[in-house]
Amino acid sequence: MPARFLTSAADAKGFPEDSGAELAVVGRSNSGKSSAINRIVGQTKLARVSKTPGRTQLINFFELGEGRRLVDLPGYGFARVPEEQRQDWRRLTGEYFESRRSLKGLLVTVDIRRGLLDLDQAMLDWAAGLALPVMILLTKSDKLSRAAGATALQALRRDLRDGVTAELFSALDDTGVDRVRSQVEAWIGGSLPK
Ligand SMILES: Nc1nc2c(ncn2[C@@H]2O[C@H](COP(=O)(O)OP(=O)(O)O)[C@@H](O)[C@H]2O)c(=O)[nH]1
Ligand SMILES: [Mg+2]
Repeated sequence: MPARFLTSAADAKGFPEDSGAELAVVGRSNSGKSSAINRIVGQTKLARVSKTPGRTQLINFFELGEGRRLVDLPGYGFARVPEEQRQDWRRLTGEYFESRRSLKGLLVTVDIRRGLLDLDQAMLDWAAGLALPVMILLTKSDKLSRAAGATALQALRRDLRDGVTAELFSALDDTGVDRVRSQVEAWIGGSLPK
């Protein structure tokens, strides 16, 4: 079964039934989250890839198979966002993290050229508090040489707590795609669409 769009939610009332298993994807605006989602599910246009980030404050649910979902959380860290929208983000994301029993793991997209910033660290702390396993995708790894990418990955891995892993990732040259897909399958069971 190909992955398909299920629903968008602006609050907890719009979430689909909390059964089965799902993983969530989150990251800074423009960090390559939508591109990663498309690559992971093997479709080019499931999640929109945007050059003007920061607008959507919706949680998008995609179905990957019977009772298995991928959840696209709104991005954070877009500079020109009013305080009101930041609060919306915290409320919506908080309602999601604090209610979803079917949530099995979190992918965090981090642009390899920027590295882990404060808001990424806050997200990792939040996940730690919920005992939620995390895989960090160091995205756009094609922008660095192989050696520079390996160095960045090693440096990041040194500081990670238990339950957090990291991989190089590129939606452009497919670096890391197989590993991420395996992790997703381990979290939610079944096999991903090709
Ligand atoms: N070179 C390169 N560019 C990428 C990659 N992934 C995303 N991008 C570009 O980064 C920008 C933001 O990507 P997008 O997936 O929309 O990020 P999002 O805002 O986090 O969902 C777009 O211009 C993408 O084409 C990648 O793996 N390699
Ligand atoms: Mg996006």
